[in-house]
Amino acid sequence: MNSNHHLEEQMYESEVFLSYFKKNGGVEYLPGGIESGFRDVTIKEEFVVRLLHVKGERYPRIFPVELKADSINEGDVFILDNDTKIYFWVGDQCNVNEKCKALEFCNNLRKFERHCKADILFPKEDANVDAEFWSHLGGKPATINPPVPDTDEPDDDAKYQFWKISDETGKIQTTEITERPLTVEMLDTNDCFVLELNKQVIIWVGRQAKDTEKKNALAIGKGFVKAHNKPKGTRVLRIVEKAEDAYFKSFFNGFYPIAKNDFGGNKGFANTEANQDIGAVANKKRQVVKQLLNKLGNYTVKVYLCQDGKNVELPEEDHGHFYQDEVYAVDVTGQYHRYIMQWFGPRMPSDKVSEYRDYLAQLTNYEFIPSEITRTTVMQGHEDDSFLTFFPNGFICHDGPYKPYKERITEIANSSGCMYRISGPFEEKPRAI
Ligand SMILES: [Ca+2]
Repeated sequence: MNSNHHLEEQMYESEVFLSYFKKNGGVEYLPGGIESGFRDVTIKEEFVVRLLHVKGERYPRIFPVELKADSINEGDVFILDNDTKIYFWVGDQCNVNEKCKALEFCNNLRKFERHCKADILFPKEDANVDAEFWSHLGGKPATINPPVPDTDEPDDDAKYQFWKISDETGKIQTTEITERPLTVEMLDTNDCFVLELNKQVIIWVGRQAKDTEKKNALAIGKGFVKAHNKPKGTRVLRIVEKAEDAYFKSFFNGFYPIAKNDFGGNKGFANTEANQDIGAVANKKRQVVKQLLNKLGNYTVKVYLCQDGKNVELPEEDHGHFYQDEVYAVDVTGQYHRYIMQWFGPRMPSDKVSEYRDYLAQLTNYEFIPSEITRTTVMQGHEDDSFLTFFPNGFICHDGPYKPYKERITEIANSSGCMYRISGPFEEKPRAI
């Protein structure tokens, strides 16, 4: 029998070598070695079940929490990772960004780290799965904790900081990067960075970083633990560029290629203002939207599916999800003005547009007073900032005919990939999941 032997030097491991450890969150240096005769080193072989909390209004992040029922609340999404079974628990009042972030993470975990040998399971949709899920957390409580607003100051476990490391002056220096969201472009191949969590310090090492930086990465991490008074038991992990695990990636936008919409309609969306000063354009647009919101005063948003001659009102969880085969009416009723927009998916033949105007007329009982009501048409791919403003949790364009949100999210989780984009107003980066 043939066998191959490779020597891998610490801090200079090859990508192949590192790829074997992605599952456990990268290469981790444990105390011990020659001095301890390897006696004190516990090699991780058993998979350690973990519970992850997905929380955040606009840029949800994922943090490990204690494996107990009390960690769960109805306002967020939780992922119980048990290697071949990934449980996706959705709080009744979580927001759409949390759901999308959690799904992105689960899909990538399943695909790239478990090599598709894991199932994503939905406890809330199956009593047996539900029982399994809670059994890991010490049993299902009589009442599940209520939501904590996503705007509240996060607790220590949900805080993170991001630092750039350099030794340009011959002395190791750290500079905090406070810009959010974190993006993959921030990870410069020539440098090292530290992602600091409450009980974990992750050092990312660029492939072109200086040898001294590579060598010192672990010492830097240990120095961090000391200098920042990290709690006892804080783990120091090192991750090399291109060998990042799904968890590390979850903190950064842009690690996964943005899925493209191949319907032609949104091509203009990407190109028109791409070369302009985006900041200035965005400011101007903010002013326009502000004027519109002033004009409306306090307002309520209703979304209707224009189908079979009727406007069918959609539940709030469907707001922001638009299907390419459909036509929708978005009815924003303000104190001082009413603003009705009709959204057309790209599959709608242009000769049908006038026919669909009747749906809008129905909404106002065929009365139309221009000083009180504004009516507009929005074509897929041409959604402007005022339109997107009414979907604070994101605007997501799905392929095909309308499906209730729950059905669609199950479908996405069970498939190997999905094709839609999320947009926000003012040129915020669309993200794909
Ligand atoms: Ca939440």
